[in-house]
Amino acid sequence: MVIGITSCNDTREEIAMPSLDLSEEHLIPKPTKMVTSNGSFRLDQFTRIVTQGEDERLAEVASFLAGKIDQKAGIRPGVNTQTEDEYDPIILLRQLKDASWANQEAYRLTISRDSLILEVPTAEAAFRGVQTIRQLIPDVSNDTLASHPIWPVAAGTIEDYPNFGFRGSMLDVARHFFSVEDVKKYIDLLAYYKINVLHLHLTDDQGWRIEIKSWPKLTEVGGSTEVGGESGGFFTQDDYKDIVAYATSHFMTIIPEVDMPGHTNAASVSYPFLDGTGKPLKLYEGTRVGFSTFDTRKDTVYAFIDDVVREISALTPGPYFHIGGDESHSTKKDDYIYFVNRVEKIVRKHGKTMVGWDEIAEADVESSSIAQFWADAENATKAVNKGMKVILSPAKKAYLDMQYDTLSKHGLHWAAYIPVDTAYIWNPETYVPNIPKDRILGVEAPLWSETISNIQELEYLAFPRAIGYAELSWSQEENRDWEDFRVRLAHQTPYLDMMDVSYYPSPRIDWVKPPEKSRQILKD
Ligand code: TNX
Repeated sequence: MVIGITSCNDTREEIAMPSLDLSEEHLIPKPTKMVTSNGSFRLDQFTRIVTQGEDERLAEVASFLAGKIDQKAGIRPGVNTQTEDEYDPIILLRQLKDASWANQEAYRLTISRDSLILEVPTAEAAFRGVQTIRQLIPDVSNDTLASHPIWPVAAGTIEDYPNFGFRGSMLDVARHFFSVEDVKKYIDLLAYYKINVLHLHLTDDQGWRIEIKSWPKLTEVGGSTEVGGESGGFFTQDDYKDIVAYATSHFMTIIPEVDMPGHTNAASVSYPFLDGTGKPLKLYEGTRVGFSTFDTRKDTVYAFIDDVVREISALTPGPYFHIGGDESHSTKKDDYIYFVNRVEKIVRKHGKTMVGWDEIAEADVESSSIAQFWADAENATKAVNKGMKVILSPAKKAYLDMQYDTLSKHGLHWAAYIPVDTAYIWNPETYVPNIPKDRILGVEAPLWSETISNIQELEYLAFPRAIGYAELSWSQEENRDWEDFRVRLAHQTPYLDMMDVSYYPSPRIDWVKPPEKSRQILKD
């Protein structure tokens, strides 16, 4: 119903906004607390975004939101623009440093008729809250409320903060190479669900994917192949910087991984002095593991590693460097321990915190290093006993490369079949017995790429499961419920379709068909 009409399209009308129930919205991850107030905020062509606070990245977050509103609704709110009419609906991003926030990503959203106020301690938190705002904007405008389209946003308040500060996924660009554009699209999709870490598995037996200027053959030779005989590829340092910058603009940390001392065939073929097997070396396009190792007793190998860690660390703003360390079946145990101890010092020298797969707990690692649990709970416990923190990536629950079921087009099943419900129904806090919560850094879902070679196949394995891992790592346990989640997941189709995501339409979900109209409005 229209209260005071002005006839033309570009002046503001008084509008009676519909009553909407905030608690019915299909938000993922589920927020900590929501209170509905049954009205709605008017998003329309008059809406503008205003920032308040000293963090200079707030305006960047506001522009990001303006761009995403444009993508979804076809209107682009001005950011910090002057306006004649102080009554225009306003989205306010406001930094409040002094409040007692649960953590640095916590946010509070207060939505009423004419204002949508996002209060935060940091720009990072604003970015997380902005994802919630994006999800609250309806897919289709309501064209009956006024003479111009309006997107009513359910009114109420949301108070939200993450259960884990580390919420990640890993992409294996070594077994099959993925382009900068592919990685950016993956970042887009993950960021929408508040994932804040992307671990890049940059090297393996089948390929070396990052340019190292002091050792050019790594990519010239080692980057030329991939699984299945396709042509490989690699990131130049500029490409990598581009990915890092894109991740940074999405408040996401990149963790580079150089897998050693096993999984190193591509490096050793490029520079044979690295090899510790003594066997004939040739490029490898198969999928076996455990056959390669560096020579762990040669100083020149460590000089090489120093260069690699130095060059990559200089391009990586995040605090972590991942040294792999998994499945070194061709490295003697003593040599393995000696190797990890020495490489840890190199990583520290270059200012990074070492991360490694759970096997590294067998070495004499420092308590500040981090173990990534994937297979062996005993190793995870060892790590915790050494004072280390642990990233949870249990293969049976969190491996995105496991098949959904026996009919899955891509993926492996050595650890398990992982249908969408199995991926969601487990508790990271209790999965490995006797790990106190404060020793758990967070959750990461790795996507290994032996069986996938393009973005569609990547998306098929990652989605929808990655959305569940996002909720598992953000939402508190009492807010997680499979039956509730599966309904919210079903409503992700308009977004996934808008983003042209080739997700696996699991029969366990009653997928909602996006309204026809949204297809016309939505832009790429
Ligand atoms: C195990 S998980 C591996 C990878 C494989 C993956 C396939 C881990 C640390 N190592 O080398 O790609 O299984 O699922």
